[in-house]
Amino acid sequence: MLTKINHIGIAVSSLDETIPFYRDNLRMVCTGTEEVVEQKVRVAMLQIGESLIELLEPTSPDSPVAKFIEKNGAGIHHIAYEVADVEAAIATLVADGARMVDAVPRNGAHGTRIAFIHPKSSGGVLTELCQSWH
Ligand code: CMX
Repeated sequence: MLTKINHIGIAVSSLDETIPFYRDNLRMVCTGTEEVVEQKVRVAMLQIGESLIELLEPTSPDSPVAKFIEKNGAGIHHIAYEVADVEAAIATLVADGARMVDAVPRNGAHGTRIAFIHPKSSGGVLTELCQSWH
């Protein structure tokens, strides 16, 4: 069902202050920034092998990422696994008794279709299913 780690999401207060470390010190390639209005975040994607690091900056005080930073500070926010068919993956997980945040896929960055599993149902790790557009 899962094919690879698509990305690891990291909550940050400021993309502008954080990107230089990843780009200039860790020498990752920044493949672009984008606002995901539906999720109330601005994201920057950095390539690492076949996976990505997704830096997440909240765009509103009621963004889930703003709430996370207020409670925990900046840091790892979620892990996202690639799936070929997000609806089928949701159906399988629901049948297994998982608690979904998104029972229906939402729009993610770069044209992806995503769905979150609630961290209470996945050992305390906010887990995302991610179907790429290609
Ligand atoms: N990782 C692990 N646990 C988390 C978490 C996270 N990222 N965010 C919240 N939690 C935990 C909290 O610590 C809390 O646990 P306790 O009850 O033990 O204290 C519990 O979940 C409830 O947290 P809350 O702060 O009250 O927040 P909400 O219930 O309002 O929302 C969640 C939690 C996961 C449902 C919400 O953050 C959500 O819907 N997340 C999915 C969407 C999202 O995060 N979007 C941003 C990224 C978008 C993208 O990648 O494109």
